[in-house]
Amino acid sequence: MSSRRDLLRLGLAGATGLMKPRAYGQLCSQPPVDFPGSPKVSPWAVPLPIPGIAEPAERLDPVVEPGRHQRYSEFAPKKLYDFGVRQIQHRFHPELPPSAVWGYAGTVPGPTIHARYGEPVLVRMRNELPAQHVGFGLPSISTHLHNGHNASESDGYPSDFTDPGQYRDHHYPNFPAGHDPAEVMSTLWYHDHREDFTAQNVVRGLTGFYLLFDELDSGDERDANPKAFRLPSGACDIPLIFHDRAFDRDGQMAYDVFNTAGILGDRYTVNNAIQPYFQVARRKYRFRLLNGGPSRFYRFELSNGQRMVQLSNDGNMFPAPIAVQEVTLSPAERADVIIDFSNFRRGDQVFLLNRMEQTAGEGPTGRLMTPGDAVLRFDVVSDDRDDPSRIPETLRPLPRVDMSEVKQERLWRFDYLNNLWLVNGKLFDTTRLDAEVKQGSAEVWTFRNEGATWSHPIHIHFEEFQILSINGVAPGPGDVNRSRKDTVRLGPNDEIKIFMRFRDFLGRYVMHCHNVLHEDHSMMIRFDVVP
Ligand SMILES: [Cu+2]
Repeated sequence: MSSRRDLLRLGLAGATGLMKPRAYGQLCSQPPVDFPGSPKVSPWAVPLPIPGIAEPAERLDPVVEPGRHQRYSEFAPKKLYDFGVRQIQHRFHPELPPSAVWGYAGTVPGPTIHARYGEPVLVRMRNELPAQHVGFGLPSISTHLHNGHNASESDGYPSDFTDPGQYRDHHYPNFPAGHDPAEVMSTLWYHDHREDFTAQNVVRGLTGFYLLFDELDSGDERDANPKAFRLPSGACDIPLIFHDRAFDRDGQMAYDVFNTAGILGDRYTVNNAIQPYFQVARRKYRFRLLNGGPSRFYRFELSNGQRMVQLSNDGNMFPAPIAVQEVTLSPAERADVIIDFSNFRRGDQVFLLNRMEQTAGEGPTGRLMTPGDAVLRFDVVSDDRDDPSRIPETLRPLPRVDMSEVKQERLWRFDYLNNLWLVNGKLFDTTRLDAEVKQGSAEVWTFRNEGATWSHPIHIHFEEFQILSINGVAPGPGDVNRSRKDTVRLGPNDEIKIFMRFRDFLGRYVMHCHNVLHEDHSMMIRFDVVP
């Protein structure tokens, strides 16, 4: 037990910024040992894997029970998905042996669900994980559609888990919150949210993309509809999930189950391949960047200094595109960006770099990484300049912020004590109601980080929000924080005010830190939407 106590103390040292990136231990049941570093592998040895698009099922057996869902008949599913959640063997790199991972429909990341507004879907998650397995993770799952505007019973509440042999149906009605077209979303993702085990289960592989399209963001760069954005589509619309991982001497995924503070790996993966390359033509591409965690923050930049055009924050479109030099993402944050390769020549290469240096506890320090720390390489391989896609001048207006709708203000204080992570001095208790919010009302929430070292990406389920101020300053036009968000970076000693409405469904939801180690230990609150 003494080794555990030492580790906790090291974690706290991390919290005060005194330590190097926290090492991984061995697998689950072993005592933590000093991590020697992942085996060396050659970068740029594998093409970028792109998750397949989910195929709907013709029927579900047994059939869905409508009585278990709010507003089911009003939003009767037009597509059904049937995902077995399974353990498979996956190679993160050809020079490493396969590792046991857990995947939705047996793939990591899971299949990308292409969803459309006005087209409700139902996703059945069947837990086919082994009841007995070796190493980290708990074969018990609760699937959350991150940024989804869904009924509580479909949201993946932490204690709504299913064990091996059971299934759960998730009803996604796919209408914008409040039926307000300004609340249309784009890039969502689904991932495990099992109480106390989210970090382990997400690192095991339980993630996938859920992309929402509508008449404007139609997913067709040749769309003849004059309203359509005509963003790069099809093979030029690429989801990218970033995880940093570590591997033990045997090349197996490593994880330290005694770490409650933050886990940093020493190998970058994109869509679960270590430092892959991606072949592009001389044209525009849409990349949906997603920080899959568990704990690392990224600041992405292109190695040639070229700007990217950012379309969204957390996958929610801005009023207008913003040209950016860099994109900063904390765990769970997303950004859709356009990268234009038309000025390159065939044979050129450009790297996506992570410029964020990080210790276990610290936020950004911004050291430029060496090319070896590049995450992804783009290879320009084709002279084809056929590019019907466009970058529209305007995207989606922001929803109205009307302070006269605000019925309640709440203060949430984030801090830690003895390596436990607290909100308003308390650990999460699934049975304790921390806030009762009235359906149809708006509220202003203040997030205050009372710690001086850790940054917390704070995520709210069910409803997106807008940032009113960060340390007293309102984000102005052209600021990426003037946007619709579901996760906000709360830096050391920061105070952030947000505005949000509560509409359409009732029931229990959570708000939590999305450094999933903090979430599990137990920086999370429950709020209920009540009539
Ligand atoms: Cu945190």
